[in-house]
Amino acid sequence: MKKIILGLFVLLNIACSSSDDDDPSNFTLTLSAIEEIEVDARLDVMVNANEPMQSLKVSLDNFETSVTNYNDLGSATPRYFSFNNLGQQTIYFTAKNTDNVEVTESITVNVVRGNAVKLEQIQLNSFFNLGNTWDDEFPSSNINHLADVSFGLLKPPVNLLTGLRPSAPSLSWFWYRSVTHYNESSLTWNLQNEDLYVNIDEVSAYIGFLDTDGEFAQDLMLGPPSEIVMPIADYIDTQPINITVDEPSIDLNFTVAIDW
Ligand SMILES: [Ca+2]
Repeated sequence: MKKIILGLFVLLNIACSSSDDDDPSNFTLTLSAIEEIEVDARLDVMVNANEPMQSLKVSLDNFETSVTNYNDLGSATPRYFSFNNLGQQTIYFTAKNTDNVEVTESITVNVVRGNAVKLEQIQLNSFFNLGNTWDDEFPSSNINHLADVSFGLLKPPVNLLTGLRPSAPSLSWFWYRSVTHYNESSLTWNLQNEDLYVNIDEVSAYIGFLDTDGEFAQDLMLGPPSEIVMPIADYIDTQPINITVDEPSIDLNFTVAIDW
């Protein structure tokens, strides 16, 4: 399926490039947004063109990857973003008018921490079959039978077109993958240098623990679901450094250390 879409895209590009001529175009694009936004908060970018757009391409990495839309553009359309990382973030837009004239513009916003909490450490206190066999190609006399533990973090981004956040976790939520501690050599991850912020006014972060075994991964959460919410906002009044999450139904217990 991917190949077919890519093929169509190449054809479209060829079809479009045949139409360029020497006429200078007055097709222009104007982007507007606030200059500073908190991490995870929704950024609204208004895209205005002086003529109707037939396509609008959006990229966060100078078009190494991009998303193009063809419908409901008119000459003004909003696009929505949220950012996991602090600092300057540049968003690139390429619009095409009905004569296939292209114009590219970018806008840079500064993402700040605001009231976001910072994740300092994750400590996994227990999980199903801790200390027992997860890699059954090894006998229990071999240390390699123990789990090779890592975790993933998820946060709901806003939808580019609607500005809404999806309610069910999906791949688009993927945020951070930890290093793997082989054979349960440690169950603590120091995150102080990872710059992991959660704007608890905007989102909840989820976590899922894995046994990573070569190319395969097994779910230490016994999912679905393979992730569990970190209920940090529940503690906003007392702001403890450590929050322990206990899920006895899957024998899971972990502690997250927070910088408030
Ligand atoms: Ca192992």
